[in-house]
Amino acid sequence: MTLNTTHPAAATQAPLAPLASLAPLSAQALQTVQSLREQVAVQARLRLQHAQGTPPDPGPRTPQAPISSEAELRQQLEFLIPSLATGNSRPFANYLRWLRSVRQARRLAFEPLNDGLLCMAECLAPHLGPEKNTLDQLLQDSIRASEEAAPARRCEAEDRGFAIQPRFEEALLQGDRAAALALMAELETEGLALLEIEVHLIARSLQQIGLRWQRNEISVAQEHLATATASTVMADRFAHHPLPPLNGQRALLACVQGNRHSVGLSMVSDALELAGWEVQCLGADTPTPDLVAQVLAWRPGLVALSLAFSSHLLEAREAIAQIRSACGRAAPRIVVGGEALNQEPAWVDFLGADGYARDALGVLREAQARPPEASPAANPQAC
Ligand code: B12
Repeated sequence: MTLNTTHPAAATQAPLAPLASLAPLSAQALQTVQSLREQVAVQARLRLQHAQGTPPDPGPRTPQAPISSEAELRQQLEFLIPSLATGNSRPFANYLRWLRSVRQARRLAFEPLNDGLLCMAECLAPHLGPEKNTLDQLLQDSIRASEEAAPARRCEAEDRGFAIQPRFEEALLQGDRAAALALMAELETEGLALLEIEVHLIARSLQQIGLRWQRNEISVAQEHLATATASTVMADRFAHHPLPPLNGQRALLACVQGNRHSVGLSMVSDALELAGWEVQCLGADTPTPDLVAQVLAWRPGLVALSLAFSSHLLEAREAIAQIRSACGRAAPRIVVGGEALNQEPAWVDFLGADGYARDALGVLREAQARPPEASPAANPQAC
């Protein structure tokens, strides 16, 4: 048997902790920040360029980093917005901690980023009135927290490692589909279900590959090749699996607008289909109006949404609110998941979702334990 470690699962989730530490920005101020995103990134970039005319001495051991590009500044704002919307510095602090590690791995100084953040705050301040204090406080808290060690993850994973995992990871990085499929076949021969292989081998390998990119050990092209190979071998094995008879339930799956990470959603799709659900998987970055329109058109009993980062929280909350408002009392059950929620399961309440599962195996358990009311498809009056 190649399974080498099994940690008992934390079958129950940690209790949902309250998240807000400051009063969130008012809806109006938040909308102002969102509408000024482009403008602020451009303005802050210009200010930084101007300031760079007389750059401070970077010091003997601090490599001089280029100033942030507009795209980077825009990304920073996108991760700041969920903190402003919730009054909680954690989303932005987590993002800064990640950014710090990415820059360190590339021998880039972090200080220019702090300069960029301060420039953006200066550009936003005139538009925020007294709420500028919230922005300042959140920035300070996030920068301080990002300098501390990362807090323990709130949701302990069911963590099964396979001895073949390093070889599988290498096969993905080489784009070697035959080798990857042969390793998967080894596990299947040992009696492992496809879904267990997806969740405990493929997902883990991609997470390791993400870490290797973060540490600057592999290139973006290598990561893309590995992800493409993983998607192909998953689809290949899935196509060879007999499906059970349909169970009469429909599930519509999508990555929320802005989320381009679709492999996890495909695993959720496989899980539901292998359990007899009729599934439509809309894949990456689904525009919210089109998602809502498809819910109305197809009338699933379950909607499953994927979020990878905290910067997807507001879009997800908006999508859920729009689905509920469009469907009224016949709204489907809405389940969420993705890395953003695995880091902070308590966001489920913020989103207004009905449920959360940490992985594709979990969504199945949840769906089977509490199937939604008969699919609205069975009732033409519904939704
Ligand atoms: C592949 C990849 C990409 C690909 C995705 C392609 C594709 N077709 O999916 C591309 C190139 C598009 C990409 C882009 C980016 N990425 Co990326 N990406 C990854 C990588 C390496 C693997 C993702 C993956 O497939 N993981 C495996 C799947 C199975 O895991 P998963 O999605 O979490 O899904 C599991 C659970 O979360 C759950 N689940 C997921 N969805 C749902 C939904 C429901 C309803 C349920 C119940 C459960 C559930 O089930 C799955 C397992 O069973 C990760 C590394 C990592 N840690 O995952 C980085 C990673 C997520 N990316 C990262 C970054 C920074 C980015 C970019 C910002 C990079 C950039 N500069 O542009 C962009 C942002 C794009 C965007 N707007 O979304 C960072 C995020 C860091 C952070 N701040 O947290 C990571 C962690 C890499 C790293 N270590 O630095 N990325």
